[in-house]
Amino acid sequence: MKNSLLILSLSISSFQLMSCGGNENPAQNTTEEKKVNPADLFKDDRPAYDATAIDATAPVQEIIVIADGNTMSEMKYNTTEIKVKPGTTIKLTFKNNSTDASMPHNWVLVHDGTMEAVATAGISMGKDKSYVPDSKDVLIASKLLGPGEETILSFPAPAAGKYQFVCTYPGHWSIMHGTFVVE
Ligand SMILES: [Cu+2]
Repeated sequence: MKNSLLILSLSISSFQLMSCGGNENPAQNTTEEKKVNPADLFKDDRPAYDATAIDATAPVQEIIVIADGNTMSEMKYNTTEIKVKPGTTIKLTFKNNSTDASMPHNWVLVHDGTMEAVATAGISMGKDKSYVPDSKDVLIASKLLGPGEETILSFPAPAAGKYQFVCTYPGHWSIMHGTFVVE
């Protein structure tokens, strides 16, 4: 009886020792560090942008963008780079100068490096949504313009930096795009 009690007591002691050792196991700590806070999955570090937050006292910068060409190989915007000043209101006139009904275009301002993803996501949105996806990558978008149509977009210049503009009509993004720089 005494012997078995001693063995039991020894067993408990060694179990406790093992437990202590286990808590200091570096492998276990590594596992804890890898835990992801669910809130971080939806974190977006880009500055918030509200295209409707126009400051009536801000200077207005007028820009004209024209889409031209009557075939897939001719189609293009008349510019590949637009530069604007921070703190201004952009008044952008977008005109579709094509005469061919198969050449509708839009003008979509997106975060740098996202034009392909935005255009690809836009395909399933259909004509009713002008092929523009509901995405945080989109800062502002014109509606889809048929031949001869034009529209005006007014929006505050986004934070200083580089952006892209693109036509999200299916098949157009790789040809119809440019850089939008705020500096
Ligand atoms: Cu287009």
